[in-house]
Amino acid sequence: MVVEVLETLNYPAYFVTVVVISAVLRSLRACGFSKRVRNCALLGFLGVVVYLHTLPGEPPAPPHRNYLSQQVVLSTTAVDSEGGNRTTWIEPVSWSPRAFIVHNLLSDEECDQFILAGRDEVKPSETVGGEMTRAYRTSAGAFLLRYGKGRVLAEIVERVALVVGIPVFQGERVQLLHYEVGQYYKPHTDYFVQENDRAATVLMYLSDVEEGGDTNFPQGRGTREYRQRHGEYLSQPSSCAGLEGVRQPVGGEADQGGGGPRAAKGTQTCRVRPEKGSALIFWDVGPGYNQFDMFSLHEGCAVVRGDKWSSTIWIRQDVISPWEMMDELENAARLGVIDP
Ligand SMILES: O=C(O)CCC(=O)C(=O)O
Repeated sequence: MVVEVLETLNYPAYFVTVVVISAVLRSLRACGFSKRVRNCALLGFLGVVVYLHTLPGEPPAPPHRNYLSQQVVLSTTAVDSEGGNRTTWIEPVSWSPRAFIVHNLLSDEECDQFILAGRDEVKPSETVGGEMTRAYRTSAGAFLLRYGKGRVLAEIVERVALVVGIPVFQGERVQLLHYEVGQYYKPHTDYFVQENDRAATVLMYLSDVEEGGDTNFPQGRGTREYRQRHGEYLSQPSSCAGLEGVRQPVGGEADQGGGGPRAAKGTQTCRVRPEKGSALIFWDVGPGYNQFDMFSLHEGCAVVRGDKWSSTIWIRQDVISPWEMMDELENAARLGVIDP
């Protein structure tokens, strides 16, 4: 034990300890204390030194504050429509906002069926504020019942609930979105600052996009791993509006329809490329639910080539309406989507 303690001593401290102990012993002798008393004092000193070294010291410095290993594999057994293996894995995007991608959460087939289930209901989207703010969002969308569109959608909604750890009926109805070339959703946050507010956003990509259509967090900073892995892509110019696209006060440029995609910035380190079957999940609030996360500001960048199908589920802090939940479940049982 003493050897272990001596090994942990740094030598200047060891030297000082020896000098102090011998000085005290010499003073004791000068004061006429007996050898026995001096030996007891020596043992006492050594005991104190050993005890002090068993106390926890300074914690070691972690490699970096937001450390997380590269990826988390959930399953390698899911089989896609072509019979091949599909690996579902989680990729951290950022800790501010708290955002991650679940790759291959949906199979290609599920994405196609999802689009089929709602494409006839899709109409030009409205943001809160209606006509005045239409220039803010030029995509088209529809809200679908979670259990009203057959088993595939119900399974997806339940899968999302499990991944996020929040029950299905704390989620709003599923929004299906379609963006054509030039269409976008400018930077905004999803919370309203109201009771039972939105806590998390799940954005599922139902198609690949030839060019553009990224989701961007203009104030976010990708984790070191994310920036390294996607460095080449992130350094390319994008069609995102970025911070310049943030809503102006009423009467400002954006409210007058001065929208449209802005020039490329090329510096968005927290930009996510749509990938068919993947879900981008991020939190609109901090871990304690008591603070909105301003860094969750995000945008749907303009589609440059091809088109983009995606779906958003906004998750609230609590069940939205027990009545709606009972109606929907009754209806689903009638349709045979769930067992009564
Ligand atoms: O389509 C996107 O990438 C963003 C969609 C979005 O911001 C939303 O639905 O709140």
